[in-house]
Amino acid sequence: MSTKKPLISHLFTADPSAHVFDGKVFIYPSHDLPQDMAENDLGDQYGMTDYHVFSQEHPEGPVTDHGEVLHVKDVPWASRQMWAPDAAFRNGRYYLYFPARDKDGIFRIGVATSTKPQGPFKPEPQPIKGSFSIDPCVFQAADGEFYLAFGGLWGGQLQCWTTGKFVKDAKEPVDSRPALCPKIAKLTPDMLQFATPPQDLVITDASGQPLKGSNTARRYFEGPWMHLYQGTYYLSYSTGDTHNLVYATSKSPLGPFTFRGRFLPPVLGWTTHHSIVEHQGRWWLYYHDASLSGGISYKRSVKVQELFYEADGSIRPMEP
Ligand code: FUB
Repeated sequence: MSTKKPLISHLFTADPSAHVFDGKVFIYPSHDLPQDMAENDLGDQYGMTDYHVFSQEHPEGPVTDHGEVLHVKDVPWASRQMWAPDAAFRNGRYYLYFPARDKDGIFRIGVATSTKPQGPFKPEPQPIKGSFSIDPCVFQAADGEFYLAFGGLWGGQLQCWTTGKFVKDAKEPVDSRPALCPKIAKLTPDMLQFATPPQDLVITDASGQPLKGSNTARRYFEGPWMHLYQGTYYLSYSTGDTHNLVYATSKSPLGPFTFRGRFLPPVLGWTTHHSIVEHQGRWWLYYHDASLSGGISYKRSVKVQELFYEADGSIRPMEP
């Protein structure tokens, strides 16, 4: 039986990135905090300052809070807004990837390392060179290489980078022009830098045409997650202002990805953000909603439910 109650109720948590390390599920979420600020489209109300790591023996079991593992005051380059993180394991070390605004207010992606999955994590002194925007998702492709997918519209500043330089008030296309894409870069063997310049993860419709900017029910907004199932790469993400969790598939981690459908309709609260993980042969969707706070969009709670595939590899749609 899946639980739809919040997994964590002593803190507000969001944006859960779940991974199986040493047979246990480790959850790397954002840590939502109370704010005095009015809500706006740039997400100033998401003023998070630290991360906690959580673990479970099983997705249906109790959760252990391993405490604060990284605080913005310990990240030399960062000023505020520690948004959705992700984590990876390679060659005996754990890597925590996290976005934050730098001292100029521009989102960058940083890395912090640990010898344990539950941290604490020690940040690198500088963000990843050439990084920008938010919502890092790190994954290992079938060839053994690690990649970082990332990007988020509006407050996440993805639309500010279309010229290659930061343009503060830039807007994304909302007409028949192709929608903006999430980005992907291969990581260096030490996991600390981009080995390749970020490139577009193109998402097309069934006829191979890139999704249009006007197609807000399907186009990419934020929160990319990549997983491999039966030799196919699944790129799932949030459509942002239309609040869907949707997915697209490809035979290559670099795409192009073909849009497949929605697997989670809008949850209570503005944002929707997730991860998909396999544990002991069963698949699980970790996501958040704002039910515990009665719908306050910046006081969210992580949840989990089992995910099923149909025989053709499509993800069976779920209800939050
Ligand atoms: O939690 C802050 C931001 O809200 C995340 O980075 C986005 O994905 C959205 O969930």
